[in-house]
Amino acid sequence: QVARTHEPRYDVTALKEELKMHRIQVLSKQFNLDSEAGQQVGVTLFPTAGSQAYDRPPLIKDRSDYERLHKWSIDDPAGFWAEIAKDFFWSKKWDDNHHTYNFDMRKGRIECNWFKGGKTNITYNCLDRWVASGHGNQLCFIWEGNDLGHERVMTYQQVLNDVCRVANWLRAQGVKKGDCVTIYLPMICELPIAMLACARIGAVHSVVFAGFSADALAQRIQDCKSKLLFTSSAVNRGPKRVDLKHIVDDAISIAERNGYKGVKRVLVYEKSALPREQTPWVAGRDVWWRDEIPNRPEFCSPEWMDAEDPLFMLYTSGSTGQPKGVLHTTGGYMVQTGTANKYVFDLRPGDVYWCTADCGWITGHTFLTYGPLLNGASCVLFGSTPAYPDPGRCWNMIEKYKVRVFYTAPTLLRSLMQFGDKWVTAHDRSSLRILGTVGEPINPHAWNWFNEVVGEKRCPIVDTWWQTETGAAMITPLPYAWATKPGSATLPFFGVQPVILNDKGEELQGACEGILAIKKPWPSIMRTVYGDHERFEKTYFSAFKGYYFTGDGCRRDEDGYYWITGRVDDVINVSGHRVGTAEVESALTSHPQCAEAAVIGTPHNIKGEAVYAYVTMLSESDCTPAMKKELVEIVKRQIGSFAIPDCIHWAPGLPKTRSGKIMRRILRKIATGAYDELGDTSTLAEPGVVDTLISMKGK
Ligand code: 6R9
Repeated sequence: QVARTHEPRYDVTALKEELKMHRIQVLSKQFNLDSEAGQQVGVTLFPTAGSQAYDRPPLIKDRSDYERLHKWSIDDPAGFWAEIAKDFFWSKKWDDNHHTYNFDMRKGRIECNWFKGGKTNITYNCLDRWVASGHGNQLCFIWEGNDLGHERVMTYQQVLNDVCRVANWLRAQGVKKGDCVTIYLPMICELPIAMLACARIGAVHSVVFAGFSADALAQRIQDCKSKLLFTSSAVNRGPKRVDLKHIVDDAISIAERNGYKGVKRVLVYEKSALPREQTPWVAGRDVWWRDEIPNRPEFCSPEWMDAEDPLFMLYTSGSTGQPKGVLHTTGGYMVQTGTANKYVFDLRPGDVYWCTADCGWITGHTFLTYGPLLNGASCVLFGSTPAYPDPGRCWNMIEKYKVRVFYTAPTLLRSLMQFGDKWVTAHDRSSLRILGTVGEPINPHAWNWFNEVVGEKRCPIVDTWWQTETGAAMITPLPYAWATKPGSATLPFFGVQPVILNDKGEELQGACEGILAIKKPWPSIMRTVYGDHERFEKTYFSAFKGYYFTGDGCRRDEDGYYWITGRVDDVINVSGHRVGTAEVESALTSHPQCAEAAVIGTPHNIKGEAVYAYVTMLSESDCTPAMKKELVEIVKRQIGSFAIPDCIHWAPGLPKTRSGKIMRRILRKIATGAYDELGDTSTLAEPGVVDTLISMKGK
């Protein structure tokens, strides 16, 4: 039993200070939306034909409104963002020359600072601010689990209390500012709560998507030297149970075998999918959430963080080597994430907002946890799969919770489209105002379906392009402000200056196509690869000197709209999840009978891209269906189910240049059967391999 402290919940002097300098008045005015509701406003440019007037004046009225602000943000980034940052609470204001950066490798180390000298805590801005201004009873989370009827709501006050309880528990375990904590939880309210609890005390969270395997989790625990882990006993996903605690135990054993013995505590949330008695247990290390958390004090004073102190890291796949820990810091991430969420979704406090991402990905950090809470939204959290128990699940939830903003991935739309429109039209979608997509290019067919069937042609679609590394949306429509085109992310967000480069690194002008790079830094850019700053510099700043290299190809049209054409590096985008070809290859070649592997992405109707693997075995007699199963298992075990190849193509040899480089271009053509588009094969060391590969297709 932990004694309850009598710490006053709010420091009145601090509150007064806040009222004075942080525009609580403005915030409360924003809450008072009733007076605006129903008012017809004179918006002139509608995003889609037949759209009706919006129910309130959008924050950004039109393209010229946007252009004025965008120009300011580019001409005077420090001034622009300092003005925006005043809408957040800082316990100490930033220095005058807060924004400094170097994007040019020729001038030494890449570095980037925003709001330097300022102090804040993001959870104070996400939670206390709303509670202190009288909105503690507003809904913060609306959760729906795997099974129908599993529902739960939490108010801002309740979430704040739970975050504080967990934060107090973390402190009691000796977790300090700067320590890394790994979170391996399914989509339950406790997942964002655990993230916020870390942020409350300045611990750096590393959320690992609960679909990753034990090997992948082990690697991520080891890399950041986590001493503490959050997980749950198990979780049901659709008709299947996933035993998360088992996976965690395996991961810790693997890490130990690799020499990392640092995990001292595992906090386990009990899910009905697997009751306590049946959950594997390591006494002394494992503890139950229900035993540890509820009796902790419900207030925990926030750790005031320097703007440039780390907030979290998130592992993501690159074109080479192991996944990298993308590190984000406090001030810049907070300001830009809050601002992006506000403008991209025209979000106001109290809006019912649903982002279908899992917190295991960056979208779940920026647009499901931090962004919407910074704006006081009521967030729907969904812990199941979209077609379970039937394909009407999502549309039913939109009707039930009167969802205003629905933000999802093209792959979800494509997977639901195939069941027909009746699942959608059976539900009332009149609450919807704004639709969004993220994660991969959206094909016009899916875009049109989203627009016509889901949004009844009255909701703009914001197709938001961004990355784990960028922290927040970079190229995106602002709803109701300008016309959209199916498949285009349209225009850059405030502070973002995209350029299109040719192979030589020269900026192309006007309508053109090339490689997408960003010219100047923005507040929420990642600051480093955890523990490997050189890799950060090499990956993002060495390809084109003076620019941030995105890894994406892009076209700009006559209207200045941007169209992302897909990755130009060796990263595959499967259902919006990044998979490095090198990671899959390394899993395949870890099989003792496998000599070599080359992995590419091929177009897939639903997933966008699928993993396609060419595999060379040591002996031809190993090329059997049973071996294919073994190889699939190995990928599943080392990475996770989502990275499993859709096709394993036996390759007695691979097409290589004389210097030994695999020509993936040719592999892509063979995979899609485009044999007459193989192009120049004269640089191949052994041109004969092409015919052999074609003859092996489907074997
Ligand atoms: C947010 C997120 C980043 C990669 C990115 C690009 C692709 C994301 C997109 C898109 C076209 C969009 N991508 N959004 N491509 N249109 N609207 O997904 O981050 O997981 O790091 O992936 O996803 O290829 O480079 P992350």
